[in-house]
Amino acid sequence: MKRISLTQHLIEEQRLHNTIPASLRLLIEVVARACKTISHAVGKGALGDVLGSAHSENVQGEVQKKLDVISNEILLQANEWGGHLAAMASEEMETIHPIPNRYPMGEYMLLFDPLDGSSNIDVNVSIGTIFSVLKAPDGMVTPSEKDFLQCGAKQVAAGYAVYGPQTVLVLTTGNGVQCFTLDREMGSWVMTQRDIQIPAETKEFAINASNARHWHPPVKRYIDELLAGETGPRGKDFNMRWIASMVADVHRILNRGGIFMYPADSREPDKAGKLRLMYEANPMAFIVEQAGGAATNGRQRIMDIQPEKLHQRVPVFLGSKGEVELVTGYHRN
Ligand code: AHM
Ligand code: MG
Repeated sequence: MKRISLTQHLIEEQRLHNTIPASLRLLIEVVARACKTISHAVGKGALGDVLGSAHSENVQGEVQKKLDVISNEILLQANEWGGHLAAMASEEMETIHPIPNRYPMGEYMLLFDPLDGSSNIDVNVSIGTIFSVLKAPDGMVTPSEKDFLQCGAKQVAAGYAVYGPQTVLVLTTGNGVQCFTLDREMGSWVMTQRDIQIPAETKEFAINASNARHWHPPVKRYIDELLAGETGPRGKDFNMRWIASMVADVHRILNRGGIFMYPADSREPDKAGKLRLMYEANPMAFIVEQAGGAATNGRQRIMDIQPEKLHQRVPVFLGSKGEVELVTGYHRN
């Protein structure tokens, strides 16, 4: 494959589809650069004194790891000064982060989970960054949380980085999904996959099975049928994978097919699952749909959900279209 850099791809994409104006290109390049810096910190591990707890809690009541805090800082600092953003929001911050007065204000809003898969940080398992880009509403003067509450269908770009054996960046701006691999020696992102399509046929599923006793009947039914294997209603054996880093599970599904689930369950009826709508589910749903897959909350398309709160949680079923439709159908029955 001819070596195509992220910059070249973004410029060509703009020429072809007119979907990446210069300020959006700057935004994506700045986020990608921040991901490089995070990747470097992740790669240092104990040598960089970045492992372990930060001894603080985020708004969700989760204990923050040092790398959660470091990655959040890296993304904030990288994105403040360019003039492309009006505000940012993050899993690690209770309220939105407006652009400081000393910098010009741009037309985009950036949301991120700076380090997804926090429980895997200290054990050297793949982790990542997830981001979503929205347009600031027309006429917005002072950004507030309410300006962020747009459904996922309004996203203009979304992506994730995986810090694994390789560092990769997966990106969509609404014209398919491309993957870039970080060339560590050159410090550049090089396109390694174009127009990724999720295989429709699959024999793999991903769910945290330790929660099985709490699952609602439609999820239980669906998983029981997968587990029944060749002699069950599906007539084939399924394999299970659970990395506990959504980025890594989604990356596998993008390449090999499968379904990823984090359902709501009976433990806390008011808590709609674990994952957050605006900076985890929406960007992943955008990518998965652009790759020919589907993403629902069990009843409706994730990207059609009107957010009510910045840190709102949502049940997630995403991946190969047929599987997502099947389990969604079980919920509707
Ligand atoms: P995080 O953003 O705090 O890392 O939490 C999200 C992660 C997902 O990456 C992953 O799919 C899930 O939580 C794992 O949950 P569990 O600990 O139940 O396996
Ligand atoms: Mg996360």
